[in-house]
Amino acid sequence: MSILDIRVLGDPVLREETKPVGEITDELRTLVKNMFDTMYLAKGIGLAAPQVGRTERVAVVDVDDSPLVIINPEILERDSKTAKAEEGCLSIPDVYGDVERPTRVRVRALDLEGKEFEVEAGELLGRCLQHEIDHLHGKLFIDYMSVLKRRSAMAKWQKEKDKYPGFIRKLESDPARSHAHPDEEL
Ligand code: K1U
Ligand code: ZN
Repeated sequence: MSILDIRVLGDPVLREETKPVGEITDELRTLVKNMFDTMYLAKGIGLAAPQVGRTERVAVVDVDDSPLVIINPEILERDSKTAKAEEGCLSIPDVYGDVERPTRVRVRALDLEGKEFEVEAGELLGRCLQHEIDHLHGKLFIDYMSVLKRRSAMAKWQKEKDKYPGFIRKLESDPARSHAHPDEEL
């Protein structure tokens, strides 16, 4: 199991446009596996490649124990109805805010076999798909907040950001080990 470092707000990679995946390689399969491991350890429901410093157009999501890999995803349809709900982001830890988004989306993507599929989703999965696809285009949930709410979210982030030198969030892969003496066998 490889746990990847998560890039946090301020790292330019989070604002880059990703590159479409041309070929499904073993390297991509390993990246996807590591992204799932990292997302589960961070207790997230989604993770996009830029969040781990990569520029491939790929993200993973898992809402309600249904893991999904989306490669080169495209939103084909958005419901005209919108809803507001609170979001967080593994790249902006401890900052939350309401985001208004279409209630349902229809997404087309490739799976890890390179096969095209479509998923239509609302509720948390629909929101998570939109959040991850935004990451693949350099967009973050704070971009949707009103000036005032964004200002207060950024004030909170100013207090948090020094915990992440070099814009890197390191996850503890085995919490039991963090309290163990280096010579101690676990
Ligand atoms: O991409 C990410 O930063 C992951 C992010 C995805 C997300 C959260 C909330 C709404 C839409 C998309 C997270 O998983 S942050 C963790 C979190 O807020 C959460 C975890 C479990 C259930 C609900 C939210
Ligand atoms: Zn995010």
